[in-house]
This record gives sequence, C-alpha cells and structure tokens, in this order.
Amino acid sequence: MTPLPEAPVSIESPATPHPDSAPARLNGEPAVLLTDVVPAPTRVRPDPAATFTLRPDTTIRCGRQPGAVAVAEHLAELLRPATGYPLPVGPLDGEPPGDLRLLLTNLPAVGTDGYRLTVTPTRVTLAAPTPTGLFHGVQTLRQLLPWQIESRTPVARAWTVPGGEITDTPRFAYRGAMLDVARHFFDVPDVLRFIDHLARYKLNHLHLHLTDDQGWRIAIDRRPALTRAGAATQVGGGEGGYYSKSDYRRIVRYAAAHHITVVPEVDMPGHTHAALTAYRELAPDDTVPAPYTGTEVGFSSLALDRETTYEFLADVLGELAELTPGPYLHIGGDEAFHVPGPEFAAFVTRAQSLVAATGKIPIGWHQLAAAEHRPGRILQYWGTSGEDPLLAAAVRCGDRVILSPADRCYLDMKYDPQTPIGHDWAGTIDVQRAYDWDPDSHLDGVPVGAVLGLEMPLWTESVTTMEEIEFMLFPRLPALAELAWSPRSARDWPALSRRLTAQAWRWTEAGITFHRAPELPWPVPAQRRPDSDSSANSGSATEAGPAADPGH
Ligand code: TNX
Repeated sequence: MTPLPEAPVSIESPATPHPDSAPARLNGEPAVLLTDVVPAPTRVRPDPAATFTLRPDTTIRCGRQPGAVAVAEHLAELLRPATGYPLPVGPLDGEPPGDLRLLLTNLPAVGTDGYRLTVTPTRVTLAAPTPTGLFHGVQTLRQLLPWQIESRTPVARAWTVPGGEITDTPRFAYRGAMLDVARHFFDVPDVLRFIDHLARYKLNHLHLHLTDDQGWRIAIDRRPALTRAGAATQVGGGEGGYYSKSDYRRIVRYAAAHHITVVPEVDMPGHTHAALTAYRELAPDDTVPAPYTGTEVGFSSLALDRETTYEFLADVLGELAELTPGPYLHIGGDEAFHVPGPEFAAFVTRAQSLVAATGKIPIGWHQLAAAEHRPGRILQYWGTSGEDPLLAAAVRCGDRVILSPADRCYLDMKYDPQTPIGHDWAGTIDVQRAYDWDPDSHLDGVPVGAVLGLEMPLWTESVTTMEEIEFMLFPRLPALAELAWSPRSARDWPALSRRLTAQAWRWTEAGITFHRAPELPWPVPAQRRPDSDSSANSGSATEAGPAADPGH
C-alpha cells in the first residue's frame, strides 16, 4: 500500500484564538467530528474507532442512473483539486476497499430528499432514494473531510473521514435564499457563486428579485425596451445590467445541477418604476419618468385600469415561464402604497390568473393575502409582528406560507449598529437572533402544516460586491439553513456556535468573506486576514476571504 502523506504539523501560522475557544481547537488543526456538520443532521452515530482514509486510487462508484452519475461527478470535482487524486467515477461492480459508493436505493426512513452516510475503515457508502438525497449527502461528506479539502491546489495530507453513520432528512421542503439583482446588478458568475453557497448548506430554492424601481434585469423578447431603457442604471447611478435569456438559462442550469430550483420574481404592481421608464403606456399618468437611482420604496405603480398593462404582464410572465423549469413564478405584491385596497386586490387576482395561465404556481409577498385564494398559492411572510390576520385567513383557505420574518431572516439587516452596510428597519440581527426562534409557532394562526419552509432574502440597496454579499450571508445563512433543515429538537445555540466557527476554516480556505461575529468563539488564525481588525466590526466588509488570501 502506498504510504500516506504526513499531515502538516500545523496550519499556516500559530493561531491567536478567541479566549473562549475550545481547547481542542487551539493548537494546530481542528479534528473533524461526525457531529460537526451544518446543518445538524437528523441522527448521528459516531464510531470513534473507525476512520476512513481516501487513497490515491480511490474510485467513486455508483449505478448507471444519470442522476447518480452526475452527483458522483460533482463529488469528484469537489475532491480532486485539494487531494490531487484522480478519483475516477466507476460502476458499482468490483468494489475493492477504499472506495466511495453512491447508491440510489429505496430508503423510506429519509423521505425523498434525505440520505444515509455510513463510514467504515474500508469504505464510505452514501445511500439515498433520489439524486437530490445523494447530493445532500455529498455536501455532508465534504464537511467531514479536513478543511483543506477547500483548497484549489493539491495539499499533501491524510484525507480522513470520521467513522459512524448519519441518517438525515430535511425538516422543511422549501429552503431558500433571495438575491436582489435589481437594486444592484450582479453578473452571472456572482449568481453562480451564490448558488454554491446555498448548495453547501442544503438550501434548495434560489429566489431572484429580477425587477424593481431601479432596474429591470431580465430580457423579454416582446418587450425589448425593458432591458434597453429599464436596465441602464441601479442604486447610486451605476451602469446596471441585465441577464440575456441565455444568461438566465445558464443560471437555471447551474442551479439545477446543484439541486436548486430558481424562483424568478417580477414585482408588481409597485416596485415597477424601471418598467415605466421603458413603456409609457404602463405609467398611470402616461408619461415616461426619469430613471430612479435612490432607495425609497412604495412610490411606483403600474396603470391598473388599462388593458395594455395586462397584455404586458401576459408577455412578461409567459416568457419567464418558458425560461423557468421550476413550478413557481413570484409576483411580488409588496409596498404598493399608492394603490387603494380594492384595486390592489382586483389587480392581484388578475395577475394570479395570468400566472396560472402559464402553468405555474403563484408566489407573492404576504400582501397577496388581500386577493382571492388560488389553489397552490404560496405567500411569503416578511413582517416582524408574528401576526397577520389576513394571512391567517388565507391559510385557512389553503394557502401555504414561506417564512421570511424580516427581524430574523433578512440578510440585509445589520448584525449590530456598527455593521458598515445594510439596513436596520427591522432591527439588527446578530447570528443568535437569526437562529434562536421557532418556525413552527412563529406566526399566529398559521399551523406548522401550512409552513412550506424558510427563505432568507438579501436586499441589495447597500450591497455592491460579492464580498459584501458574503459578509452579510456568513455566518447567518448557515445558521438559518440549520433552522430550515434540521429537526426542531436539534436547535442548540451553544452547539451551533461551535460548529459554525469550525466552518470558518473552510470559508477561509475557499476564499469566502465572513463576519467575525463577536458572539462566536472563532478559532481561525487572525493572520490569515491581513485587512482585519481584531475588533469584530472593524468597518471592513472583507474580514476574511478573497481579499485576505488572493492565492485561492
Ligand atoms: C422591504 S421586504 C422591501 C424591499 C426592500 C427591503 C429592504 C419587501 C417585500 N420589500 O423593497 O428592499 O424592505 O430591507
């Protein structure tokens, strides 16, 4: 047998850990435990006597089903750069020791999206009833390898996986995050990187807020001025931008390969100023306004009493439905402050019918509750009071709810008053506040059976770069992903804070910017972050990550 390379004696440089760090994590690298995974799996049975070690000749084996082969290839691509091993994907026959096996198999205990991972000294077996379950298991396996697995170049060390068995199944079917590409435009590579972050933590929906007062970001062939005039700027007056249809298809394909469904949003009847700059007949006063680059909300509306508006919406929703393989179209519906209640309800009822005519299911912000129920309709709650009688009534009619309470889930809220970017209208949200609440009982009159899941929106009025996106996401996104995925009984703030800080080694190695939230016991050596300030909220949005370590 080829001798395994020695593990390096220590990481880059001596740690200067937070005084509260667990002793086991102070010197050298942290040993990965089966219980370290974020989000916490449903059931973990460690076998401390068993450790699996990847070998230079390890093969990733799976059945012939294309979905399984695609997940096996994904796993190989994750592991090849750091290990430097070839890790071919091969068939299940033979199965010498040392291999990783991916099995598509009936496993009623884990539902459709769950998996079972079994690690013995001779092999790793990942079993799931669907490719999606296998994909989730791969994300777990990735976290069980040493943190250097995130390196883009080969690292000479032993690639161990702690022994035992994990059986895992999601708590909620809908686990999402939203990116506002209207206030500031983010190009395709940024969106793909955002998708990577969702996939890592087993989120399965990407909501793209494609249109708002400041910009229209998706090409619609029958309405070319939307992207000619409507996409030319953004908050603060930058150049804006938009996705061509092929850009959008690329995003959808990449998301699908990561078992993520894209939920496109065209916000209406408010938040439509950019569309009015493109088509005069959409404007209530029939005049083309100047582009808007500020951050006020609630001032715009489509003309609700003209048929041209509904023809426009049919064109837009029709083309968007054609581009979108997922079942949903999001029609916004928030903050239409200048539209009287009855007109708003009548408008939404028509807009919902236009969505249904495309074969899709309407989702909207919870203000849609004012309009008629439609079979399958989903309302996204973004309030802060935990009660909304109209929403509760809609739920009694059969609507389901995605929870995005702004005072828990809004990733654009500041962590604390010193956070250099973000909002505070829903308060500040530190990591514990994001995590320590119960989706089952959050909304009065909305039983847990009506809660489809959780979504974490990132509005981008003040967020302008990928580093800033990541700074607002990490570590809150993984914490919220745990609420969405892990069983209710697993919620344990001290345990999560330890597991989150262990993730920071991976984020650093992967070049992901994160916020060194002061309430967490960070073990990552500060030296890896030359531009960081030892006080957690230094005013820099690049406390770690690409800027800190451009070599990755
Ligand atoms: C409210 S939340 C909005 C957005 C803003 C956000 C800023 C919601 C449905 N509408 O238009 O960007 O606050 O936090």
